[in-house]
Amino acid sequence: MLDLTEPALAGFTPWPADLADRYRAQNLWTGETFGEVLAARAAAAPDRIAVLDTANSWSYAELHHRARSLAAGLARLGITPGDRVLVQLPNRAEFVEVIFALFELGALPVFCLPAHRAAELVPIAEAAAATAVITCRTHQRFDYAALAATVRENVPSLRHVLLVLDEGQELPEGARDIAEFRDEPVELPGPSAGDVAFLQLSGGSTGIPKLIARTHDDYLYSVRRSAEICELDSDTVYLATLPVAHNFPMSSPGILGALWAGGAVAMTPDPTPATAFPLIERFGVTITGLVPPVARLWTERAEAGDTPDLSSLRILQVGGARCQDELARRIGPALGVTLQQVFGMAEGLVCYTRLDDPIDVVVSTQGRPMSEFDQIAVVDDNGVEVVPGEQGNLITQGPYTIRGYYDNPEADARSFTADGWYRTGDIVSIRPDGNLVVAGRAGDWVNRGGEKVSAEELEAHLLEHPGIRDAVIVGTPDPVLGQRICAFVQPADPEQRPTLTAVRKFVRERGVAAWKMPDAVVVIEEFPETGVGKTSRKELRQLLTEGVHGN
Ligand code: OOB
Repeated sequence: MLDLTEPALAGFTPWPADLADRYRAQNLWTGETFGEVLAARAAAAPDRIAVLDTANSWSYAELHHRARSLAAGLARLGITPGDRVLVQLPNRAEFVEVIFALFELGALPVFCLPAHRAAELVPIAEAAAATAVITCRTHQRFDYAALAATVRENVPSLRHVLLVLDEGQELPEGARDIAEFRDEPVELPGPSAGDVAFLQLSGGSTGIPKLIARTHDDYLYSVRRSAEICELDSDTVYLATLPVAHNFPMSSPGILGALWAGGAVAMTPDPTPATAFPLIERFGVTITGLVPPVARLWTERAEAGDTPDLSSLRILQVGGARCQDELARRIGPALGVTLQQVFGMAEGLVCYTRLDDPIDVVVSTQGRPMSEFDQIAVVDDNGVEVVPGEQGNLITQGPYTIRGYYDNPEADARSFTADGWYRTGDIVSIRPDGNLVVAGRAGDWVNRGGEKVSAEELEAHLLEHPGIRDAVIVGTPDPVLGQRICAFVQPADPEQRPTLTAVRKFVRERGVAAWKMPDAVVVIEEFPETGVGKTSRKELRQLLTEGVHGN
């Protein structure tokens, strides 16, 4: 029966009742929970493979049993419906077991990235008032158990540290082994579809972390629609290449889309071609999603030839940051795949290029909203809609876009309009064919004495330079202009370092306005990254303040 009671979690901003009613009436929100979806798939095809990693291969029946069993154990430990539980795990099978156990119980995973450290996790745990953390002992030589212990020392609400242990790993004092909590399954009341299913983290946040509460109803709708657009079915093998807790590999269509379609989820512990390519061959991977820097690595590796057999791979998605047209053009031919651009955000809205779109759309745009019920508008800084086709600020609302952050009225005041539209912070234009072109983030503009330069736009020019492999533009403080333009460039050949004069000449010769010329060029071997593999502009700016100077 449809449950129409309001979600109970304090701090969650529900959709207005009339809209929620409409989404239910139109069967966008179907009233199912993630636990129910897994139960249905396990009943329909118990022996089909659900999850694969280098150590495990679990059928749907097995995954379902494991989730119910761990849910029973966590309930015995004292974790109750509505509790928030930090989950910080690398890409491995147990991630799926843990989150479905929490879904089953009605406790809320808080999706942390393996790259997070105490400076991020403590404020996240505080903001979520988390009661437990589930992590691993070590991964890539980092001691996650020690990190979890530090978080517990600093966050009074946090009582339990639970670890996924590998063979032979010792349990540190004060932590518990999740294997102790794989109990006999019991009947649990479970959550309702209108309840919050988990807390996701917002991309870039400073100060109090912005937590994103998503319900079973709204998130399942986005998963289902994503799976339809990507034509997933029971033969799908989705490889989680990016950190799986991130919204893109989680649900666009990600691991949840693959499970929704009755397909399989495969995990790679790291995204490098050396690790991921053999796993594509071994698991028969059909689809995966990458951020542009990783897509560049894969493309270059494939162009060099002599790779494992990648012929099972049909769809390669690129998203999370702007994929330059130059790279987009190379991906399909190099890897023998259909490229799909994905422009999304943990707050909701996800845009896709469609699998049958003309190549111009796939290479030059970031696609269009996945749902006909998504509303988007492009507005100027006063909130007035711009002339169609012009660049402006993207705002959105719809059946899977949040109406406010979790318990954070200050962030809401900045990020939502009075009538509930989410201000994405992205500068886009909408083409006549309805596809969006992302020009950058409102913050990724360098304001050089009043002249605004889109970092993305200038990067695209630099990428056309034969001596430049990758480029990132950041604005740096300037006493006269306000900001000046600094170009961090990764040379194609480390012996041939592009100079400022050469770069300026090259950009000028491309017919670019003089005020867009870089003021400094810094040659850098590797770009610092955020936890999910996007280039970190923040750290690049930091490098400059630490005295790395351009020429
Ligand atoms: C995804 O989600 P978040 O929450 O980590 O970051 C969202 C922001 C967007 O507002 C936009 O600024 C940027 O990341 N972004 C892109 C992009 N995809 C995301 N900018 C340009 N081109 C793209 N294709 O990153 C995310 C969530 C779901 C699916 C895909 C990505």
